[in-house]
Amino acid sequence: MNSQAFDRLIKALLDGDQSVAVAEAVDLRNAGVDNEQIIIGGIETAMGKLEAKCTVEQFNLLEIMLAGRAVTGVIKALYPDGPPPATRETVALASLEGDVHDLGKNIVKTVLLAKGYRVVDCGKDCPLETLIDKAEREGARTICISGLITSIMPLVRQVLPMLQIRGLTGIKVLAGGAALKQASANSLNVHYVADSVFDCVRYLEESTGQAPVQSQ
Ligand code: B12
Repeated sequence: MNSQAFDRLIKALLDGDQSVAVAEAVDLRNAGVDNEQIIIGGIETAMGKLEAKCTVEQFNLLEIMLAGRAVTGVIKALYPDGPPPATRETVALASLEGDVHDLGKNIVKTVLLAKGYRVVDCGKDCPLETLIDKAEREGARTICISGLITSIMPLVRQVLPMLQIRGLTGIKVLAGGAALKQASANSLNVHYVADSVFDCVRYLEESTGQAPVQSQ
């Protein structure tokens, strides 16, 4: 039953049909499927299938934007209550300059907020200096970089050296997103490359010794 329900969710997302996608995601939730499975098995799978529509030869902006809108609707439905008061560390989050993809970044923000983290969202296409300035000003203990295009990898490698120059050696740097998660932490010069936002939360909980939050 679940595999057919996932297929229907994926189809609705690819069709850009927000209301059907939301209804399918809510049905999955009601059937006991957790948000992690819906995001990874549903949303990420659907967006992976959109890949063919994103090439220079076959770029269909409208279809991709409608699918993106459906993704945003599903995420709102999966996290309907809004974030609880922040009780955990501050995380600064961005897609770096040259990368305008922000659907994944926005999912990371929603999930981290739901888990009680304070998130400073520095947006997409964010210059490295701006990210580091905000991380310092807001007292972030972690910087999360979302990367969907491989051309931003050289910029990612500069984050730790720039933090060192600024004397901000206590800040951890995490990378994620479709392009960055295919690289190793070593090659990106970051502390950790997370496979998903849920993997990132587990890493943060383990590295700070905090008890896991079960709810979402
Ligand atoms: C939607 C999309 C777009 C939309 C973006 C809309 C938006 N608001 O984000 C639009 C149409 C704008 C777009 C534009 C372009 N795109 Co595009 N796009 C995609 C597509 C189809 C889906 C991306 C997506 O949203 N995925 C869904 C999200 C939910 O997944 P995700 O980001 O991986 O996030 C999940 C996890 O990875 C994790 N996560 C994400 N970030 C982080 C960070 C941390 C720290 C952690 C812990 C976790 C984490 O959490 C999320 C939930 O689990 C992909 C194909 C693909 N397979 O990814 C191409 C793709 C990324 N795009 C691509 C390209 C080439 C482009 C363009 C250059 C196209 C062009 N010809 O102009 C432009 C401009 C790019 C630029 N300068 O930034 C290529 C990149 C190739 C590469 N490896 O470099 C891809 C892979 C398609 C392809 N194969 O050609 N794109």
